[in-house]
Amino acid sequence: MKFATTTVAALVLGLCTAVALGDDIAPPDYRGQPVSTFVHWDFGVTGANPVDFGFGPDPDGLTGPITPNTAVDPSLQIFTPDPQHPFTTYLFTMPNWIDDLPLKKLRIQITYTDLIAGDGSFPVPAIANLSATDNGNAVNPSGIINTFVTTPENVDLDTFFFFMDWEIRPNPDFETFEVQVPSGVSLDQVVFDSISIPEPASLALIGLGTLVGLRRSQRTHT
Ligand SMILES: [Ca+2]
Ligand SMILES: [Ca+2]
Ligand SMILES: [Ca+2]
Repeated sequence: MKFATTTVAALVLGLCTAVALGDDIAPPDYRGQPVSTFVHWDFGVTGANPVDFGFGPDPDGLTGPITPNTAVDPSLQIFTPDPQHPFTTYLFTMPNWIDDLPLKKLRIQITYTDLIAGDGSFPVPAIANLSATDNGNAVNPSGIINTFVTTPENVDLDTFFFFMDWEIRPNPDFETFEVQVPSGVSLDQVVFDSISIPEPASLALIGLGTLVGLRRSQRTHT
């Protein structure tokens, strides 16, 4: 696949201003690349709408089969605690790209404040119930894999940061997930990134090349 590199450079420059905003501490290296998506919520500014949202460049133009999913807006619903759910639930919806690339990578960064300092208790928000929809069908949970998670680290005295990475197969058109916030904690910022990856096709090509090389060398030896 050939990407429009001039468009990429322009978009990366555009996103540099967004990177400086708030607690976007560990942006993934694929931010701003073709077929990527970026959404940033800052609850110190607004609880209702993201402070930043954008799609990366479209690699095959308006008429190609790879299309940003403009039918789904990044959105948030907040549910107060109940006996079955003793935490405040932030339910996020993240739009994505409609494409047949096999793999989606996803990163979620969380910044939160421990509201009761010095009590020896360190409650942590949980990222839960990540689900994905591809071509109108729910992606089988076995295709949604958490590949990495960091231990919460201090941003300042009572503010903490962590992030989680996922891989999703097949590559969904949008995702939803919850951030479950226990009492004694306020959610400060949530940053999502995703990208569609043609990785397995490239790997298959490399494998084929190796095989051809091997056969050639065997032939020269016999
Ligand atoms: Ca396109
Ligand atoms: Ca505490
Ligand atoms: Ca897809």
